[in-house]
Amino acid sequence: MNINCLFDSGNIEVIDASDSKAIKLAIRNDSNSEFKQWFHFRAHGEIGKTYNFEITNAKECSYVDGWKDYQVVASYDGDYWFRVHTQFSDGKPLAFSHQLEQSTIFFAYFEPYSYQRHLSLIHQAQHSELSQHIVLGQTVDGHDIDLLIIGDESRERKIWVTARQHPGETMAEWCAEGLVERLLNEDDALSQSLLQDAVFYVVPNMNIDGSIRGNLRSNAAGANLNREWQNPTVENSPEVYHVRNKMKEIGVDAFLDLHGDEGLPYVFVAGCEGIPSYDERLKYLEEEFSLILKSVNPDFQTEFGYDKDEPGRANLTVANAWVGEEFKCLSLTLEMPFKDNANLPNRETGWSGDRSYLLGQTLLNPLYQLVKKLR
Ligand code: GEM
Ligand code: ZN
Repeated sequence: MNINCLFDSGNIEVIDASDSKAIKLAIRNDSNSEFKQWFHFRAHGEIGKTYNFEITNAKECSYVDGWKDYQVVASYDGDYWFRVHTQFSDGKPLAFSHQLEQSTIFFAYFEPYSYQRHLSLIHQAQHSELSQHIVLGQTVDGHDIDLLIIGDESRERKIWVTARQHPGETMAEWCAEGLVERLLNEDDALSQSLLQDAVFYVVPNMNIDGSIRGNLRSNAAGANLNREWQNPTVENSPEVYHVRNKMKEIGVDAFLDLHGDEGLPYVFVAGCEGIPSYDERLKYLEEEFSLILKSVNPDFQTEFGYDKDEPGRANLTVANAWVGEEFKCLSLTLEMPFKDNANLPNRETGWSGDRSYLLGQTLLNPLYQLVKKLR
């Protein structure tokens, strides 16, 4: 079997691919970092033959609980991704098998979102009269940091959405695509009504370098961008540095930071209950946001999620905490599963790009209901 990962978001190391019954692989660390969990590679073999794969360093990955009940995603065309039966037990490799229906197949940790698709989303948006494309600066590797401004900048409420600070959380950019495309749909009454009161500032991919490099959590300098919001630097975290500066220039009345979670098989949000300025108004907005989103999208739930921060104990290096404190606004981290939504499982695909896209569209519903109450 021939295995290759020399492409956008590729990550695998081949230890031994000589025995189809035990193809031994390892996941490479993120750039200049100890994080690892994202993998994406292309395998070429004999049609009809079954191949057994072992990711030998799964037990040394960043979120080992992420392998519990996890199923690898696979695709023959890079468009339709399905789950393959996967086994993991403590101390053992992550093991999965597949009988080839075609000679070449892709395997990944989650449905990839390519840089080419990112560029296409930006080009699609700039063709709309509703949207402007701004380059905020460059990443460590020199890629453009793309901001989409959707709506009329004279509108009163400024709503910011960032996605994929953690590059391996590709569901975040699928979700951002759904939100952007609904905003650009001039036949959509809800989004067009919302744009009468608000203008959106959307960064669909906060970590272009890490995405292309096949990182899980880091940028090219090894920084975890979601721990850089208190003191970003143009050298190590230019992505946060430039976005934060633009936020200070424009202001923020609501903020959503889109992520994926390795362990919890649920869609949930984390608020900013631990920031010093948290008050009844922010509590009300967070609770209303969740109630409305639950009512329009049963994929979202509030029973499972992160432990709440104690009062005054929020980590202000985290995006939603820093933004909430700086702008005293509704500020949420949205999490989607790498596994599946345990409440509404899809055996064929698990959680997917499509379900992330649909969730992104429905994020506009609570924002529409709350836009006049944000201040
Ligand atoms: C998380 S968000 C940080 C934890 N937040 C709260 N409120 N407990 C991170 O950056 O570790 C988001 C993610 O990685 O998906
Ligand atoms: Zn994340």
